[in-house]
Amino acid sequence: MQKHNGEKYYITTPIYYPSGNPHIGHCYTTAACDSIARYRRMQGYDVMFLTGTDEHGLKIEQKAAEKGVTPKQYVDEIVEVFKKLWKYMNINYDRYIRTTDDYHVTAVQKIFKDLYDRGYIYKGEYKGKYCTPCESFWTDSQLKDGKCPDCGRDVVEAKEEAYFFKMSPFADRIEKLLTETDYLQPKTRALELVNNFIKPGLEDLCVSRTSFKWKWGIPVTFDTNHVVYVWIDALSNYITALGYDNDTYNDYDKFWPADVHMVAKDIMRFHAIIWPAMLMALDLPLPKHLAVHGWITFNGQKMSKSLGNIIDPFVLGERYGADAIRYHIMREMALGSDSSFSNEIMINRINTDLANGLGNLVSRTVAMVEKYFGGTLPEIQQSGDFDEDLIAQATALVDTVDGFIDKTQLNNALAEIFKVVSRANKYIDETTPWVLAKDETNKPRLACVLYNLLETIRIVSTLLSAFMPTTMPIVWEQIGANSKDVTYENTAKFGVLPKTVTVHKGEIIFPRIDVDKEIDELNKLIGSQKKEEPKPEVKPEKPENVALIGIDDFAKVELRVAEITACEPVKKAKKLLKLTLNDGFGERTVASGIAKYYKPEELVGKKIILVANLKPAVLCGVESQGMILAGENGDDVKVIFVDGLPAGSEIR
Ligand code: ME8
Repeated sequence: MQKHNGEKYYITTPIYYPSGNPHIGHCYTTAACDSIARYRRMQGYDVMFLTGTDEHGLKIEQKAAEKGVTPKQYVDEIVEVFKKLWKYMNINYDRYIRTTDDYHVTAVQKIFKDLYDRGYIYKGEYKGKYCTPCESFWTDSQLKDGKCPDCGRDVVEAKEEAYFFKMSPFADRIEKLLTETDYLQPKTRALELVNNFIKPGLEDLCVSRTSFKWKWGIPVTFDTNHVVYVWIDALSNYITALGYDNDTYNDYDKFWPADVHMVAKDIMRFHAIIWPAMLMALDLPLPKHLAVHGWITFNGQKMSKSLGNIIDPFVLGERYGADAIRYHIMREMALGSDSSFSNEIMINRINTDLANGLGNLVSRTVAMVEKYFGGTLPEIQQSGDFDEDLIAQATALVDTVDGFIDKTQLNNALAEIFKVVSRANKYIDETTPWVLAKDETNKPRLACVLYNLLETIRIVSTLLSAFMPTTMPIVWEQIGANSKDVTYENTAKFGVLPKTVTVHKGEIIFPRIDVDKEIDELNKLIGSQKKEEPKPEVKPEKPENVALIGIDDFAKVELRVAEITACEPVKKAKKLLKLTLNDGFGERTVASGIAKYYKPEELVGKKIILVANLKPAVLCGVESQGMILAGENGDDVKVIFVDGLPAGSEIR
């Protein structure tokens, strides 16, 4: 047990893109940071818990244009959904930063200028391979088989004036930070970063975009044709939110450096390399820890806004309560690995741990105090067999949990707490209160057994209140504990509740769920959720200067009906799906950039139109023997499906 009165503790989530509504993935990081922040507050720390939204950039600009609103109007609306969700999930953040806040904008401009004045940012020319549809520059080493690594399409040589951030002066220090300190958690990821990015030579980072292409960003004050690259803008939030380079807040000296930045693996590189380099260039202290967790996946793919496979936390929360959702995602995710989301695992976990484990322990104990003692225990109690072991396990728990919180291993912290819950349920079986109750002379022993159970519940519920902050106060009410009883210090003590405690029977804290019925309903709900998001229609533009072709030219294209017999994502390219087709004469494989629009299981069994005589090409390691036809409108793509014709039929 470590008490830390008044020591500072600063923890941050990533600032999320409000390019779509938040999902369970965002909930994980935010609930995890909230739980750590709550635990630290219990330990006596003076905590700053920061979250927020990363509101600039091309993606947001495009989304807003699709909706016909300004980028600011667009983000304002989604930020409200984020805030509503955090309220609903009982997230107790201390500060919420929006990168469109004036103080942040001016502070980023000062940071950019400072890096320029120090000679770490210079003006140069960006030359590289450019993917026009993705609006992204790539280096030769980033290309996959010479094509855009994101969409698999051709890239063109392009150049533009840009500002660059010199990374190489910091390579040695960053390598040491990653390999010789415990900055990165889990450290096993350090090698991957060092081998992929540092050993080949840290390349200078392009840190501006010309404002011709992209206006929704923070202008470079001394060269207004440029806006600051979103990641320089976004990473700076961790210090601007404390008041660095601005007068809105005055907490920088107190809270910086951060104790923990928590992020998922997709943005580890930015936090493990670029952010330390920026701080080194500014001569500022480095954060103490970067905790990197894996992804919540669904059907083997990352749950993400662009893949459209998101689980709506409001829907789940409505059904099971925010605390059950918080518990499930934190219990499932082991730091460093992915966690596959499944309705079945979630419901079983809620049933086993929360309804049968904790819920049952609380309701049985309270019910027995009511039944055998009218709700108030007597003063005279007698200890006996099994007490010592229960008391020892319950009072040792806080030290174990402290250790896991220090390592940001929340799943392990929860597992340890639930071991004590199981121990207490076993204690009921061992002491058999219903047998004791049969004989009046056993009443002192019976009272002691029930008191020990109430005390164990007090300890576990105090520790759990950091993770499930809505439900634990209800437990306290039921076991007759007041706020002075449920302190962190008291979790190491036994005998805190008065011997003559009075309990209050109340609602069932975690009702048991009917697994089969619920899974059916959830599947229906998740299906209908997806349908509820129609893509906005964009008026097609009439093409100009299109060359006419003769019928002979058209006849060169062999179009045939083919049936999709199998379909799977391509590991190396998130936009591609690998389709196996029966073209009427045999089997062939086609890679198609439609992963964003279709799930593999939606396509199997469908018939499509195949360009059958296209020269084969290798796309991200898949030999594509043809192309399938699809229509495009704005951000929407629809494959052309064919009914009533067998595979192999010619299309003319
Ligand atoms: O990357 N599983 O924003 P973002 C687990 N704006 N966590 C997930 C997840 C999943 N499937 N999906 C998202 C950005 N997350 C930048 C960050 S920070 C200076 C700028 C969580 O909206 C996880 O924390 O794409 C991940 O790092 C973050 O959301 C990415 O959120």
